[in-house]
Amino acid sequence: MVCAPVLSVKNRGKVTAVGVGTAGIKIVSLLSRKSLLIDRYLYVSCDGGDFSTVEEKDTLLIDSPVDQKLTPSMVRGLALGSCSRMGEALAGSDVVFVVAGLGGATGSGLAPLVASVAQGSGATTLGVAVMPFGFEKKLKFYAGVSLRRLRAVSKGVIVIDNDTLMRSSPEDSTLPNLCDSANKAAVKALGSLLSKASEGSTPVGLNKLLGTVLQDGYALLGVSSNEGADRTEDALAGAVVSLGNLAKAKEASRAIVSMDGDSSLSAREVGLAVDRLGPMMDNQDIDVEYGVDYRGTAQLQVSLLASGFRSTKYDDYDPLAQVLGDHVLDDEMDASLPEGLEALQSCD
Ligand SMILES: Nc1nc2c(ncn2[C@@H]2O[C@H](COP(=O)(O)OP(=O)(O)OP(=O)(O)O)[C@@H](O)[C@H]2O)c(=O)[nH]1
Ligand SMILES: [Mg+2]
Repeated sequence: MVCAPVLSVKNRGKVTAVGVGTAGIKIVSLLSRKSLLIDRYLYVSCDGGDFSTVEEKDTLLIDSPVDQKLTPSMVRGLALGSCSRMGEALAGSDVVFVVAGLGGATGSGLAPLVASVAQGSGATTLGVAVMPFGFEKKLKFYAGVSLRRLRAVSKGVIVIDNDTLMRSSPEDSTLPNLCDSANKAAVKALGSLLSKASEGSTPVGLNKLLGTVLQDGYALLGVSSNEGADRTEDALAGAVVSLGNLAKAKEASRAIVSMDGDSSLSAREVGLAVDRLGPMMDNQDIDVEYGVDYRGTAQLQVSLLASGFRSTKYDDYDPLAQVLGDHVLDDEMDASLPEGLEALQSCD
């Protein structure tokens, strides 16, 4: 089903981006340094150390009185008392993006809670879920459950895969370097989808972005970079391959090709990317939109946002949902409290 875009860019109200947990906060704080369609930023975490790069006035700390390893459900239990503060911080927003790396306790636990508060306040709420690296096998279950919950409480979710984002890093990168280059690729991709109209860009615009993500509430984001004579064809092919690792590319019915390069990026290359997408995805009927940002470098990054997939590799992350189908045991988001704090009541 195709949903009409909810807002027109001309008369849109406030757009807020919320970074949740360590990865979400890093990505959103990098986005905040760019000039984008985002008016307001908020950062939520259980770990005060996550706030080192952001302004204190934009932070919401979910404090744990015990020094115990938390689960997503415990994080939610601790956060229930802060829902009204979250609601106040999000008041007046028309569109809210909730960005988190899923798989850890904080992002997996809080992203669906923040999204449900945002959605409850009347904002069109979109999750942006960064899925764990392939080697983080233990995190897949939390990530899968959290993704399902995030989809249930948001209007739509954009999914980015850390394995896709790390492909441009050298093989001998350290883990912090791997995260840094993954963040750079994610910020370029999200930044190019949310860029403002200016001399240096032909922006995608919020309407087209929402039209693609809200079509069926689920969009995958593939990225790839390349330079040299065949950079457009090669980067586009890399982005299609990265989507093909997550779902059947030919099932996509809508896509946005967003190109981030420098002033040498020609109209011919833009046309080539739009024309070549259908054949590369083995789907001539795909509805393609595009955006171009000329403020980058000669290393062209193509970001490919696509929706319409019947299934994705993340369906396997939450085997319980697979077995139960529509009959989910825990429709309501569960919330518990760490040992010793069970007597605490939510004061919300
Ligand atoms: N792209 C990217 N992914 C990251 C980064 N830091 C962590 N991740 C990944 O994001 C997922 C969640 O990790 P964190 O964000 O550290 O977890 P958290 O939400 O803070 O939860 P805690 O377990 O409570 O710390 C994991 O798959 C990490 O590998 C980062 O800077 N960039
Ligand atoms: Mg953390």
